[in-house]
Amino acid sequence: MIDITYSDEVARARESGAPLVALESTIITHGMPFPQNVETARRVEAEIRAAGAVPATIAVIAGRLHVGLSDEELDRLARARDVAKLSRADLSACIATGGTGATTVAATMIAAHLAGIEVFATGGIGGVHRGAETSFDISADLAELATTPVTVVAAGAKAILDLPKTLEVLETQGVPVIAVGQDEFPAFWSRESGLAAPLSMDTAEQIARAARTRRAMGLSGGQLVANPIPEAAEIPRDVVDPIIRAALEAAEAAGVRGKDVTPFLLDHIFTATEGRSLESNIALVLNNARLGAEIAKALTTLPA
Ligand code: PSU
Ligand code: MN
Repeated sequence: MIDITYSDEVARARESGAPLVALESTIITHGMPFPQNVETARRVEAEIRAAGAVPATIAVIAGRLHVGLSDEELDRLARARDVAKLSRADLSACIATGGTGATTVAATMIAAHLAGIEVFATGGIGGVHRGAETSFDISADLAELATTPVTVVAAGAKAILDLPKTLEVLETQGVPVIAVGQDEFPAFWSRESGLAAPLSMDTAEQIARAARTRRAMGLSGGQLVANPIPEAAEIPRDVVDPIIRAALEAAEAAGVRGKDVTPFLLDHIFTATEGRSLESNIALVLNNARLGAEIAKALTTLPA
């Protein structure tokens, strides 16, 4: 087994069996600008603690897989430029060569599972990009959800992606997609996408039971919990849609490819909305952190 560096807080939680919630670091290094990225990361961790669980932010630092970061490590990561973005394909290479990198949803799921953490909260997942029928650009997050038994809480996926195709791939891969408290699949900044969610549940307890039932049946993979953004933080679709279109055109014009696509689009949208998208993003991540903590707590009440 690979050596994992645990923060003191996470090590104590593992010993006592306290509920743990994993958090990714690509959202910090590639998903939000400094200093809002580190402020948000701290607020998300505080929200999880306030809800009675323990946060475990995951990253690779100087070749070591960290589960739980100190305040200083978090700050350094948030300020750093040119930090590698690590998905399933990059994680082991980064560790083997002594590198430093931030983990995507896929890589965070892998690390969380190695650390025995069953729940992970974030903002949005990667998915099938628009034009994937020619570019083949499909995030490794989707295959990871089909493989690794971690429940991922997100606010759905951004409309920078092709949402119908993303749902199709998740269905093909056998990933349960569970909308929370509504029948529609939420679309990140908006509670609605116009697409029905395959599954819907109302409580953290139900979601925890669903995870354990999958495990009891020997089914591989996790589940995607699609938690709608709080109403007060929503951005209407007619405001976001033209900005997304402009971001996609800019990416096309700049010839952006591969793993640079998602960060490029996110950065473009943050700049174009002058912080409004960032405010919404922060609100939905906090909301997901709260639900993640509730699910983690519910899991501790169920038989293993
Ligand atoms: N979508 C967002 N915010 C993010 C990401 C996606 O709304 O921060 C990040 C996540 O880390 C996700 C990754 O796992 O981008 C997906 O990148 P790619 O499409 O290259 O797999
Ligand atoms: Mn991609």
